[in-house]
Amino acid sequence: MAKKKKIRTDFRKNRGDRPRSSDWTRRYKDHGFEDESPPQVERISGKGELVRRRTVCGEQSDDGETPGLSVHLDVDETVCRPGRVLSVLGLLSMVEDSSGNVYRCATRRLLKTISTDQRHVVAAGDRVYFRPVDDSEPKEGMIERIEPRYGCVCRAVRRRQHIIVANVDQIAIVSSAAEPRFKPNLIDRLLLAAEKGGVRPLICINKIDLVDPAVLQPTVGVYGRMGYRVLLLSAKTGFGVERFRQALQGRENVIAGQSGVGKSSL
Ligand SMILES: Nc1nc2c(ncn2[C@@H]2O[C@H](COP(=O)(O)OP(=O)(O)OP(=O)(O)O)[C@@H](O)[C@H]2O)c(=O)[nH]1
Ligand SMILES: [Mg+2]
Repeated sequence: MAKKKKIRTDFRKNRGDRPRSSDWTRRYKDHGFEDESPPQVERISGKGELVRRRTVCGEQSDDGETPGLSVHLDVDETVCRPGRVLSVLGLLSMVEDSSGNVYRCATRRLLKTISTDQRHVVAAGDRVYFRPVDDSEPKEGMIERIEPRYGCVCRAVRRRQHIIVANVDQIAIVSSAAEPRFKPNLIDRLLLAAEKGGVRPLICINKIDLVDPAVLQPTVGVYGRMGYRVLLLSAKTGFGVERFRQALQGRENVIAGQSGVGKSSL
């Protein structure tokens, strides 16, 4: 980024104590108001939904379409390195750099306090800039910036966006013909998530060795007419596995599906 630019941005409400405690009734019952009442130091009006604003160095980057932060912060590219988030475990993210080293990274506080509708700021698959901590073993670092995302699979949690994975091209929606029984409604839910996040869906029906494939033809036909590619597979017999491999080639893929449908086997 050539020139430092300052912008005003919304911040989350300060994460302090609750403005009022929730145990008044219990305290009243315990106390009984016999001699003196409980201390009246509670602040019962807060600033409510009023947001805090601050000035940060960066650019406005919100296109309103892909989920992400509304600002793209400036980072010192002489000390920060690009990396990819492999997984997120609570406050820690595992970030892989270009030479394959994995760093345990925390997230810069500024990123966590910029106002956003995301549930967590960092998601698996994110491309980030992180500052490695010198000579730390295991390798540690601090995530300083998250690059704009494309292709996200999200779900909504209490009006917040939970990004399950970011920056993927294709989602292999794996289901099984039997054991667990075939559930088209799970496929439909993932299809919706894929369409919404701009990820290309690939429907995979595994374990077809357990049923007569003719039973599945009407379903395959329905999805086919909607323009989706459907693969019938069996990890057990190897049927269709080569086609599955080819369909994944050259793309960033995410494999999704209920437990036990055979994702690991495939
Ligand atoms: N008959 C049959 N069984 C299969 C097939 N593919 C997988 N299985 C069996 O299904 C069971 C579950 O397979 P996994 O690959 O562990 O399933 P998963 O989707 O990875 O499950 P989670 O890791 O729990 O999400 C295993 O016992 C596999 O042997 C198949 O094509 N046919
Ligand atoms: Mg598995």
